[in-house]
Amino acid sequence: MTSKHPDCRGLKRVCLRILLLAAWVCFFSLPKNAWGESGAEAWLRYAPLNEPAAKLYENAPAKIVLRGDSPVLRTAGQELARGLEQMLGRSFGSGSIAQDAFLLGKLSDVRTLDSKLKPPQVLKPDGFWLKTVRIHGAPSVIITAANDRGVLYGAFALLSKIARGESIASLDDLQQPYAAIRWVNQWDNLDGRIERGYGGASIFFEAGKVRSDLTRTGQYARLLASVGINGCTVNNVNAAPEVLDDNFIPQLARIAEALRPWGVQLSISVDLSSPKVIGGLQTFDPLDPLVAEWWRKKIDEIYRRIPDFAGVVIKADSEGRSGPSAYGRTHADAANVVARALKPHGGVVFYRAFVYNHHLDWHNLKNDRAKAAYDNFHPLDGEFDDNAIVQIKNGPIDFQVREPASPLFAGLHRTNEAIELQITQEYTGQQKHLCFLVPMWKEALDFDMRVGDQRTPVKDLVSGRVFHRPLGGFAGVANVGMDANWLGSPLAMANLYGFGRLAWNPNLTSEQIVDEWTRLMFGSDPVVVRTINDLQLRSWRVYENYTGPLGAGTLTNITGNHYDPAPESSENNGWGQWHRADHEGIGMDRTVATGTGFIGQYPPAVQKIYEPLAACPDELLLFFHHVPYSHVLQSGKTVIQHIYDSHYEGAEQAQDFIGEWKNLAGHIDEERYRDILARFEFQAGEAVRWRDTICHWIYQLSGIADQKGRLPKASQTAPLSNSKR
Ligand code: GCV
Repeated sequence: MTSKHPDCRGLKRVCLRILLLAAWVCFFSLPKNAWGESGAEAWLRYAPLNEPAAKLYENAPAKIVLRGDSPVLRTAGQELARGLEQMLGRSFGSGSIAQDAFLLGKLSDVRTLDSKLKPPQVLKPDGFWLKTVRIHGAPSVIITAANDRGVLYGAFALLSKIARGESIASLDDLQQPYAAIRWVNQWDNLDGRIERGYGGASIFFEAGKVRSDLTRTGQYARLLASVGINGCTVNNVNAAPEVLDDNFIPQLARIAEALRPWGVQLSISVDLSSPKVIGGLQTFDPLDPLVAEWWRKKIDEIYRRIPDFAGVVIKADSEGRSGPSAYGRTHADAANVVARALKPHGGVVFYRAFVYNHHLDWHNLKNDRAKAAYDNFHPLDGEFDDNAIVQIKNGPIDFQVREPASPLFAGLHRTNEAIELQITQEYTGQQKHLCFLVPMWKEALDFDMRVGDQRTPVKDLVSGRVFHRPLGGFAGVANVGMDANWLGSPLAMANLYGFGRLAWNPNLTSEQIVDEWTRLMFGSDPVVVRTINDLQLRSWRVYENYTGPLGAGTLTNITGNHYDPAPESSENNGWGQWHRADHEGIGMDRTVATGTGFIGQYPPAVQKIYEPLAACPDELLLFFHHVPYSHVLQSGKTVIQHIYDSHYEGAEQAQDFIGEWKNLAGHIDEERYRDILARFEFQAGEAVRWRDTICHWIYQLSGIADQKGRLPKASQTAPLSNSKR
């Protein structure tokens, strides 16, 4: 029988219809959150609570009442309704009667209901207060703040508590942001590609234009708002001047519209040469009045279209970008000409301290890229306008797996500063390897710079607390893309979450942050929480173990993909990511006594930790000192044996991740279980590749074999004969 038979064709059509109908019914009867397991909803899944958990909220107010009206307040109300309904499985009506309600509004509007309502502290912008009260005798939950954005943050905080099973029966929780500036930077190019992006194409741009469909932008803004991020720089710091073209600004306004309901303000990166390249001027000299006028008009035009525009980010005189040096001007001159154009509108300039010469003479042992940021910016302290912020990478090189905190944080007393952290894992496994960066960021933020011999942790310097600066804060290079799960890997999203949480409150511990994240992403099954928290918390050190221990850097391919092991690529070039490994020893001598003098950029108390070889912590030894392979560490091991051991241990630990993950079979959804398992299997193989490449290389250089005799066959060849490279 063939399908050409008319009856058979009819039957097939009927069958097909039944199948389609069945598929349709199945799809729409899936639990509401099931599609979210792709990772698209990230930590905002609002998975339905099981019965015992839901019981905790059976007396929760029945409706949502907004006091006041604004797009952000409406978003807060809608988000609260969405989250409560999904998690608790019942609907929450709206209304105007304040009893038995979740009451959302600015403090001034909420107090009209009860003038005695008084938060325990004065609420700062974006801070919020969650309070269970009785209004006219009936219980209500108040979500209030000084501004509407704070109310939105409060709504997210309340939803997070419910998703993690915290009681809301007697709330009295006031939270304030640690700093006013909590931004993400995206390194998106206008053609839709993302520099160092590992999660797909740009959510903002394609083919030289802003995307026509900005749905993902709105969804991203929702994620950002949920962790208190209030600014988003949408294009690469290697900025295309065209972003300031007259016909591009209306397109940017569309992005701003998508961000606005979530209280996220748009910012862009600009190229300093724009007045010349797209403005038709003969110059971009920041001290030329015509250039100042050009910036003023351009910024005025932006504000006409985007009244809540946040400001701009500038990368200049770095990695081939144009800058003020072209006219013998300073970075302060360059920052201020743009800052003055922004000032009347309340906008700010982030001027990046990532300025260095990438054509350094590597033969000269006194040269040191690590010194560049301080050398360039410390002499300009006090010369930047009040709405300019110097944006400083956490370490003095470039987001390596282990670096000391940049001494520049302690070197600016009369200048606003912000710390730049990298969420996208450029040098830390590119989201193919698990590497939870919060513990690393915490080390930088908690590092005590001992300015004036006082306790001055980096977090207090960048937030402006130490020197009473008007502005300061946090910038995270995020680089999310069109991939359903944003960063290309579900577990990597803990870094985006963690950045937001630390920017909000750097006093949270890594354990607290990961615990919140795991519960929101995977639920509160104790096996799941224990396993995922443990994997995340160990992952940075494991990655460090099999890539670049003792502060030598990642030993990755620095002239290529920044991913593969390629220790030789660091040397013999001007990029300055040197480890100075040769036949006799390894490490950069950055001491004041015999080396580059970099250590002298730190306050005296910190110098005392790093300058003496005996005091320097093992984990940063090769960052600060050049030592023979036989040098004995504080741990009692020689440097060479530590290198072997740590690579073997790291590769084993990566292998263990697979077994640990397998404990979760049947505890989480199959989709994420399998996806993440495959990633761990891949990582374990890559860790072995790293181990073998580095151990082989170091054996060939040093000629000293592993005491435990573990070197792979290929490396049991004769060591390299050259004594110096
Ligand atoms: C956007 C590193 C990265 C570059 C990046 C640069 C920067 O060098 O590899 O891709 O450029 O940092 O932070 O400006």
